[in-house]
Amino acid sequence: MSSSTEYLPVTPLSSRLSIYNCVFSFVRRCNSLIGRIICSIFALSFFSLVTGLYVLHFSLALILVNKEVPQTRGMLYPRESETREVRSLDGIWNFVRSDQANPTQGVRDEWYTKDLSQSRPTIPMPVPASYNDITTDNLRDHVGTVWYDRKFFVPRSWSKNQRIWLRFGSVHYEAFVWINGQKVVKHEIGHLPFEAEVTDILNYGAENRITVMCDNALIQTTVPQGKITEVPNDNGMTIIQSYTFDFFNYAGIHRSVHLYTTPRTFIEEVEVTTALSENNSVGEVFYSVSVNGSAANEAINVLNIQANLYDKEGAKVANTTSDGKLDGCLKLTGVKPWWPYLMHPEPGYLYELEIKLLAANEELLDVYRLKVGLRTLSWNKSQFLINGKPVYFRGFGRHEDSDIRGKGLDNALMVRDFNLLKWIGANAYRTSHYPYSEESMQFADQHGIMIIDECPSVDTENYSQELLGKHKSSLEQLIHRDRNHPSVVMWSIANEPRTASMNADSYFELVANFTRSLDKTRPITAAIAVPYTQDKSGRHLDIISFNRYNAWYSNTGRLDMVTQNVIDEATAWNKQYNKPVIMSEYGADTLEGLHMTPAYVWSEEFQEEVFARHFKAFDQLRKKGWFIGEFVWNFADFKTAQSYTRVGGNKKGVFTRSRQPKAAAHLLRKRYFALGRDLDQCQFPEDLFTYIADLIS
Ligand code: BDP
Repeated sequence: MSSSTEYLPVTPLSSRLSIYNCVFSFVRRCNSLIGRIICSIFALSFFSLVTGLYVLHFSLALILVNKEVPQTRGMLYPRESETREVRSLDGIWNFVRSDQANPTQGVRDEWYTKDLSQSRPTIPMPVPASYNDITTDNLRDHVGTVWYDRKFFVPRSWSKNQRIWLRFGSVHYEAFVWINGQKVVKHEIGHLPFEAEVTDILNYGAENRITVMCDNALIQTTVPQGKITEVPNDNGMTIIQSYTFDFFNYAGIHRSVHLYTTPRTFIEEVEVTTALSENNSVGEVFYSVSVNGSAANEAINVLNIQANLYDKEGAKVANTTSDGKLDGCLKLTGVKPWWPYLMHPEPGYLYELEIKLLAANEELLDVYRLKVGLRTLSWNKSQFLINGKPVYFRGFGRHEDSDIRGKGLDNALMVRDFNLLKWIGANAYRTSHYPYSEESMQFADQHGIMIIDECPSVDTENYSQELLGKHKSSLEQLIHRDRNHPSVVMWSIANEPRTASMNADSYFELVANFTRSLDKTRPITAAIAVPYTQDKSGRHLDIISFNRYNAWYSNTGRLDMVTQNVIDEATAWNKQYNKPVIMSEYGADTLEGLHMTPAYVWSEEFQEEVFARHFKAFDQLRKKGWFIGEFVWNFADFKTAQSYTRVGGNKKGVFTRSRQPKAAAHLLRKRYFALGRDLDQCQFPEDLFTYIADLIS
């Protein structure tokens, strides 16, 4: 890791212009004619050189090359076993914000070499949580670096013949980590885990200090993109962060921090894929293991993998021991496939896969267990199928967002959200617009909720080689993290990228091909918002998703201009690309408790009407055979940057930010269960229809 972070706001155009001004003022200051001629020649040459270099730089930016991106290693979710221990470092940490005008001061002054409180006054900060909404001052809008530290004890017993790892579930946006003053790891891109070995840095049977510097600055080559500008304010000049995406740029240590132990030679990675026979009764679990450690070099000869598969009741249903190999296949009959919620009476069925790493002498070196769902995915020009059965997606675009904790992991919120998803009869959601917590992915596996897993690329524009590298890296990290989840059924490679612009074609060709090279078992989509006539990305995708806000951003208030527009646009996308189509976003901002009839924008009646007009379109589209899903925007109200179009944030939620239903939730619930009954023969919940009279049921 680098010992200092250079803070690189995008050079504003004004500073480039000032170079030219400098040169010409130099010419003006020459008194003699000859002097002026010589200076003019010099100035013109300089001008041409700078302009030439600028044009060259710009032209080179148009040529995108497919370069390798770093490959993630390890990063298995920390789980205890007879060979592993896990300790959480969550809790209240000490916190300091840097001076906005001097974001690298803490690095230069080496704040990480002692307790933060010795460099600056600290305040308490919960981990995990976004730091923005915790205090009562302007920390919410801070741009740049902040610092965290805490002490922790490492038991003496941990020093014996094992390795210790430090793992972060996610820090947004960039993290620099020190332990006891020594650099440990640097990671860029929020919402994704990272880890480092700290075996040789820790003090055993003694206290240790962990220090984290986090930088929330977004520029044109970060994922997602943003802009930093210096502007005058009442105190002189200040830095402001702007971004086009419509959710608050929450920052901090967003997910849990763990220390975990592994044996010296240990299971570093497990990759699982599954197959089912045609009638879904015979299943295969293919596993592939990587081993890290001294014996790993001789892995092929020395190590064996014993793999056991257990059903929900804990009965062993398959086992195999690899003969000096690190991969293999478990076969089982009478399999219970993984089905989505409401598509089967027993959705989300998970087996437990136990991987035992054995030395040649049968000594048990390491054990790692993970949940496995057996299911197949397939797709063609008009359908998406799970276990051979066509899927109709009914769900939401969501956000990880709540009051006070921002984007911080919160188990109470996660469980409440899944209860609401099931109450409303949804079978899917998109992790708009970034990877969600690993805990929520595990929960989705368990509850049979299908996930369209989105990387953090949102409103992608100004395509450059550097951006491409980071975009690909975000997908590589995402796929590495989530590849074993049965709930993940599709990768979304971007939300509302500017795919009408120059370079979008080659950029998305490279991104899509890269994604496919990492995982061929799932289809690729992107939520597109440019008109189909201008889009350059659809031909690289397997499934077309489009976002459109009829009666809201277009034809505001015109409920009579929804249904036909939706039908026409979905049909046009299908005609253009001959691929299955999903409406990945539609909706209307709604202030809970505002009632107006006839329906008027922002009222609960309006949201219900907008939904109903879309439902009508969807039902006509479903009959065409290639329309495969509807996703409301959004599951719940969420916070955004301040703007005059947002009252305390985006209010397109079907639930409020405190997770209570708006009127439209009850309507949507009736539709989602009606679809479930019609398409997948699910039962209606008893309370779906309120009793009105004997004649109506
Ligand atoms: C869409 C974006 C989403 C926004 C939504 C809106 O994909 O992130 O929140 O618009 O404006 O274009 O409500």
